[in-house]
Amino acid sequence: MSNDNLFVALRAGFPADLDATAVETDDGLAYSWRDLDRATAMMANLLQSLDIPASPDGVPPRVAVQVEKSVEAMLLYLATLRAGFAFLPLNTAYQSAEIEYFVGNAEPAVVVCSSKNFNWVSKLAFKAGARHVFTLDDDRTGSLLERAAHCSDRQTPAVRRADDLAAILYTSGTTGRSKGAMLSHGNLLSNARMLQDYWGWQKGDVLIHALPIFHVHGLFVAIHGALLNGSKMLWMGKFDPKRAIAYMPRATVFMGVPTLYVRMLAEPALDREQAARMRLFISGSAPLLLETFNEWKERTGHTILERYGMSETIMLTSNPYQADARYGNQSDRRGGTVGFPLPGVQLRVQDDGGQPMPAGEIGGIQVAGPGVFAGYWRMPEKTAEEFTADGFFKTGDVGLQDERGYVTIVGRSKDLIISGGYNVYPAEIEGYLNELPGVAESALVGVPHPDFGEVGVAVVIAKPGAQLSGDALLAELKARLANFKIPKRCFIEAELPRNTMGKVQKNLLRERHKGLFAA
Ligand code: MLC
Ligand code: AMP
Repeated sequence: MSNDNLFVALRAGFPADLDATAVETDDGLAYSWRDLDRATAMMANLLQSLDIPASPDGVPPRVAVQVEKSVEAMLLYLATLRAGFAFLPLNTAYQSAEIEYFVGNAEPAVVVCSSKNFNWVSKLAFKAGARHVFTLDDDRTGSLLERAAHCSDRQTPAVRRADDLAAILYTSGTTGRSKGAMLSHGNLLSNARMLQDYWGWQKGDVLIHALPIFHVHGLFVAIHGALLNGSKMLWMGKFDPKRAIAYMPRATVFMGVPTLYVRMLAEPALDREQAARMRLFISGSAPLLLETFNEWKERTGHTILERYGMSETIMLTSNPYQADARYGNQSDRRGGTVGFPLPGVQLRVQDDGGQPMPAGEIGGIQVAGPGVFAGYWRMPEKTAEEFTADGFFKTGDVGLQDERGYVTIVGRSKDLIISGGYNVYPAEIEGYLNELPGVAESALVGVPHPDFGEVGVAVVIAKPGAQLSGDALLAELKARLANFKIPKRCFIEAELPRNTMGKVQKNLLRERHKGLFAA
C-alpha cells in the first residue's frame, strides 16, 4: 500500500550519506541526517505510545506546540507527521487568552510548551481536554526529550492518504475569531515539490533558516524546501542581521520577510563580495517595497525573488527563477509584483459581482489548486463563505494580472494589517480595546513603518466623562495580547469618521496618521 505521509517524501530527500551534516546551529552544534531520522523516530514512538483513543471521525490527534525556535522543535513537527498526528504550531508571543482559544477550539490531545509557561499552559490544556502536556526548551531540555529518550529510534511512518490532515494553522478572516486552516499531507507535499522545481533547488544548496517556525514561511516553505532537496540548513534561533550576513559565504539560499531585508540593508557588512556565493534570495509574507528591491540589487548584485502565499493555500505565485515557458520564456523578476501563478495554481481576478476583470484591472484575487486547503477546522459555514460556487478560494487580497502574466497585489479587502510579516486583525484588537473601562469605541488602522512595513495605530473614543490615556490603554492590551499585536500608538479622539451608512472610514484615519513613522 502506498503511503502519502509527507514525512516519507521528506525522508526520501535525505542524502545517501546520513552522517553528513543536516543542520548547524548558531552555537556550533551539528545534527547529521541520521540524527534527524533517529530523533524523529523516537519522538514519533513517544507520541504513538501515549494511548490516545482514536477519533470516531478518523481525524488524527492534534499536537499543539508553543515553544521557542530550536532544531528539536522542528524535529517535533517532523515526528508529528511521522506518527500520523496533526501539527498545530502557535506563535511564542501568544498569551493565555489567545492560547485558551486555540486549545479550546482545536482540542489537541498533546500540548508541548516551554517550561517557563508550563503552569498556565498545562492548566488551559487539561481544561480543554488534552491528555498530555510536555515541555521543550531551546537548550535541548524538557520532559518531551526525556520521555523520547526511552523510546526506540526505529519507527515505520504511519500510513496516511494525501487528503489526511497534517497541520492546522490558525488565521483570521475578515471578522470573528481565528479559524484553523486544515492542510493535508497532499497540500503540503505538492506545494513543496513544485517549489523545489520552480526555484531550481540544486545539489549543494545550503539554506539560511532565519524565520520563526510557527507560520507557513519558516515551517513549510523553508524547511520542506531544504529537506526535500537534502540540503543543509544554517539554523538561526533568532534572526540577527549581522549573523545572517556572516553566513552568506557558506550558504546559497535565503528566505525572509521584507523586514529582514530592510535590517540587513542597514548593515555596512552587506556587500557584493559577501553575497557572491548566494544563489537565491526569496521574499514574501508581506509586500516588498520597490525601494528595498532596488537597494538590494545595488548593494549585493542579486535580484530578490518575491513570491506570494497564504496559510490557507501555501505558495500561490512567484517571480521566475529562470525562464518560464508558460509566459513566453520570461525570466525577469519584477520588483513590485509577486510574479506568475505557480505551476498547478489557477488564479483569477474578479469584481464584486463575480465578473472576470480584464488584464491590468484591479479586482479580488481567487485561487484554486493542489495547495489550497480543504476548509477551516469545524467551521463549515465559514469555509463555504470563503469559496466560490465553482470551488475557488477568495484570498481577500486585491490585485491585478497584467498582459504578460505578472500578478501585483495592490491591497486587501480583508481588514488586516501585516506587520513585520505577522498578521494583526483590527477586529480582534478593537474588541479588546472596547472592553476596557471608559472606552466607547475604537478603530485600528495600519500605517507605513520603515522597519515593519506597516504597524497598527489605534484611535479610541472615550465614554462621556471618562479620562483616558493612550499609553495606559496600550499597557492594558500588553498584559493580554501577543506583543506584535500591540498598536505602536494610541490616540484619544473626539469621534470616528463615518460614511452615510455609519461605517467607520478607516481610509481617512489612515490618511490622518500615515506620516507618524516616516523614515
Ligand atoms: C516584534 N515586534 C513587532 C514585530 N516583531 N512589532 C510589530 N510587528 C512585528 N512583526 C516588537 C515586539 O512587540 C517588541 O516590542 C519588539 O518588537 C522586540 O521584539 P522581538 O521579538 O525582539 O523583535 P524582533 O526579534 O526584532 O522581531 C522582528 C522580526 C519578527 C521581524 C524578526 O517579527 C519576525 O520574525 N517576523 C517574521 C514573521 C513571519 O515569519 N511571517 C511569516 C508568516 S507566513 P515591545 O514593545 O514589546 O518591546 C505568511 C504566508 C506567506 O504570511 O506568504 O509566507
Ligand atoms: P497568512 O494568513 O499569515 O498566511 O498571510 C497571508 C497574507 O499575507 C496574504 O493573504 C497576503 O495578504 C499577504 N502576503 C503574502 N505574501 C505577500 C507578498 N509577497 N506581497 C504582499 N502580500 C503578501
